[in-house]
Amino acid sequence: MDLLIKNGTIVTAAETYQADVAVDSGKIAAIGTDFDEADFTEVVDAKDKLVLPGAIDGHTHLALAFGGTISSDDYYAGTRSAACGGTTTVFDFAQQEAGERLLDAAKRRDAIACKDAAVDYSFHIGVGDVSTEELLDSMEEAVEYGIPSFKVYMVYDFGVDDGSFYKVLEKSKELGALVGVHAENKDVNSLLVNRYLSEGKTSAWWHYMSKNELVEGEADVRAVNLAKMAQAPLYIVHLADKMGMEAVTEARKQGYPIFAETCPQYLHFTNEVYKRERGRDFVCSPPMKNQESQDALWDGIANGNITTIATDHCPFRQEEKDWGITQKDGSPGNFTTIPNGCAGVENMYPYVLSQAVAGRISFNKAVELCALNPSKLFGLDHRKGAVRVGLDADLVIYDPQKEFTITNEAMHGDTDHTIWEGVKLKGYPQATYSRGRLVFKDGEFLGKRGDGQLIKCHRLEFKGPEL
Ligand code: DUC
Ligand code: ZN
Ligand code: ZN
Ligand code: ZN
Repeated sequence: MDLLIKNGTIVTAAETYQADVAVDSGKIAAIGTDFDEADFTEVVDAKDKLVLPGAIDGHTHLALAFGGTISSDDYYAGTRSAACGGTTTVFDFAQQEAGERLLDAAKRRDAIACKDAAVDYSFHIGVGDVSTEELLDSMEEAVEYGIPSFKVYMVYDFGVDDGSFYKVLEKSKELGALVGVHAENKDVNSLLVNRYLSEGKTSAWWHYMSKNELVEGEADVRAVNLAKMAQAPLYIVHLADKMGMEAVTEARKQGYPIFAETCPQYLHFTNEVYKRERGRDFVCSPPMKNQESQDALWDGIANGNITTIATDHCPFRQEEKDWGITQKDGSPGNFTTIPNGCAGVENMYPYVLSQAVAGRISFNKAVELCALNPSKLFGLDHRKGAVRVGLDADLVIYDPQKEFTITNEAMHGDTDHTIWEGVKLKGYPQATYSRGRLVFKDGEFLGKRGDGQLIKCHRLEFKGPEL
């Protein structure tokens, strides 16, 4: 066999126990305690370390055209960065163009991703145009192909109205698919943007104000109600506010299959960051919210109403963030001329696990949120999400003692700054394996461009809030 990881403590969402992991041909071949080392090409000692499933980041935007530029991590840089933070699968977005069949949107993105990705990946298909029956029906061929996950935006010019959202929800229920939603109230957001700009309020703080707790919360509540009406499951991405958390919690209590994702940036930072000198570096949508909302998200994690953590990784360089001061053409900028998004794919698993080291959550919970739940929710639990015989050998050896201070210098993406600069973590990944191949060790990326594969996901069926 190829590899034995011995003496480690295995952590899954359900269990913590001491055992050795045998890997062969990219799969977890056996888990036990009495292997003969002579049977293995390589033996790795994981004494005093945890052996975890690789994380699945359900939300990244690699090479995304946005705000007059392209997010600075392409599929290679983004997946390289992911690997170095213990994330072995990323879900990116394939946004449909007007009139385009949905599977074609995914294939168009995959043509770029397959050459570059260093770890495995899949897509959520962003639905923008369901103006004809044929386009709506084209969801089916995507599901059959192995992409049963869609996303709609309630904001942005490529967003959809409530009627189209409802149609997509109904169709998803019929097909065994899941719809994710970016929920913010578009009309109120535009109104507030125009008001603040006319009053000369241009700084990053006003980005937050125009997308405040209630602007997001109203849309979260509406999205939950649309899903209830359509009797369809729903996944709210990057949930960041208390009102939305309450709506999700209530719907789940009533038995609805409503799921929420939040992101490390909402758990760690508050709207105070927009008062910083470089507050524009933190401009992302939705923006960081107040302390009350952050507390509600942590409560949601504790009581099981947050189902996943993902990053919304979408980095831009500082010179692009500076378009909020002076635009590309030299004219004065404002908060609407800052490309939206921040880097995070390398920070998610280390950050969430460090919260387990600190005792805020359990290691099992960290694994559940970052690996097991996304694998079940998106239909790839036949491949990923646990340390289990037969699954891909996507494994992380984690050192709970290592002290690590996040710096952009130490990150492996292509961005020139990080909002996480200076944040201190206790515990850090020591090594990452992607299908049995060592892709990260002791701070160094060891993977290869193009080694990542598109993972086909199975149909989804959710009867209630349990996965
Ligand atoms: N939010 C971001 O911050 N960036 C890209 C897309 C999005 O919805
Ligand atoms: Zn979004
Ligand atoms: Zn996003
Ligand atoms: Zn499954």
